[in-house]
Amino acid sequence: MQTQTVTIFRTRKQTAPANPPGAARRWSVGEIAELLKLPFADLLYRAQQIHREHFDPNAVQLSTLLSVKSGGCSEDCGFCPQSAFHSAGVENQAMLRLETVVQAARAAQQEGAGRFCMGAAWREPSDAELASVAEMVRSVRDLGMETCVTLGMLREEHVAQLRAAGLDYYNHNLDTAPEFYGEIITTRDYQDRLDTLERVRRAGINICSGGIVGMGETLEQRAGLIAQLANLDPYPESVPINNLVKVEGTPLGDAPDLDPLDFVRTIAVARITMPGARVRLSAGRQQMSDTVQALCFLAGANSMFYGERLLTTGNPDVEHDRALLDKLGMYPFTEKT
Ligand code: SAM
Ligand code: DTB
Ligand code: SF4
Repeated sequence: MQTQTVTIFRTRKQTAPANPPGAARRWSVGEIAELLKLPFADLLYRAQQIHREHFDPNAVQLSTLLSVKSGGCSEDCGFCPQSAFHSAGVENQAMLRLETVVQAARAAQQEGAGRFCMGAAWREPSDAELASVAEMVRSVRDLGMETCVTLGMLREEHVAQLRAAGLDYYNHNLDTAPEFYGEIITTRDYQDRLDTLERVRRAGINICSGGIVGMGETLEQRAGLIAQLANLDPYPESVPINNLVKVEGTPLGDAPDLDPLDFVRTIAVARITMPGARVRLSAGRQQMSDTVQALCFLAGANSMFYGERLLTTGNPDVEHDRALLDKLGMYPFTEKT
């Protein structure tokens, strides 16, 4: 048997698998619901087989998040502590200075992150805000990191400016199934999200789009979210699967817990339906045991948020994550050359 020496946090470079020709395959919600209902061992076996056909199963992509503008958002997303409609105790914070952002990115890089993701609590950026973020993208890129931003809805010219700044990924989540969306968000439509994703795709920027589970959705609605993502043509390069972080003061602050095995199932089905995507084990890891996280990796997750904070809530500390990856014989990789 071949043995592998694990050099933790020496990030390796790998070539991204292109979305396979099968990317244009359409999935029905019913087919995905059937996958979610498979016997657990059958589902994980299938996901693991597909994972191994497309990726090194021991390599994990690490993204560090920074909230560059927090709180006071004009959207009413029921899960979000940053919405001005809720009282979750998040202080409104003006946009961070460029130097502060670059310092945080450099620190994340030194800790072993390959991608730096900057988030802003906006419905959509103004021209001036977009110009400032584009500067941040240029500077982080100059460090040799992959860049990702999540700023809300984008107009055509804003997409072009981000492209010119060299942005690698735009994060814009569909969050849930179209049928459940109106119960969670009323200040925008599902189609608004799809329109922004289409503009980003047309500009040639990689798409990072996923959703949140554990918001009280049914299994069919969870299948509906995965179907929407998998049927994007091509499907997103990165797919963050968030487990709801229940924040007091938000409408979903006391939502019932999702069975952790149903979270693992969602990861497995994302892997099966989007075989060449980086499936990210995202928000909610701090509330998750190492065992459940290990099952997520077995189910095909090959990316995670790394660093002690998400945007406004906590994430496992880096020592804990290094020890976890070490225990599992996993190591970070980046596609940046
Ligand atoms: N305002 C922009 C937008 O909504 O696209 C960007 C920032 S927003 C905070 C980015 C994503 O964070 C949301 O789409 C949602 O998926 C995720 N998110 C926010 N609050 C969350 C929570 N409590 N638990 C899990 N994910 C959450
Ligand atoms: C994503 O899918 N999850 C991240 C990132 N993309 C921007 C955000 C999670 C936010 C969790 C709640 C918070 O920390 O405010
Ligand atoms: Fe605003 Fe984004 Fe939070 Fe919705 S998820 S309230 S758009 S910051």
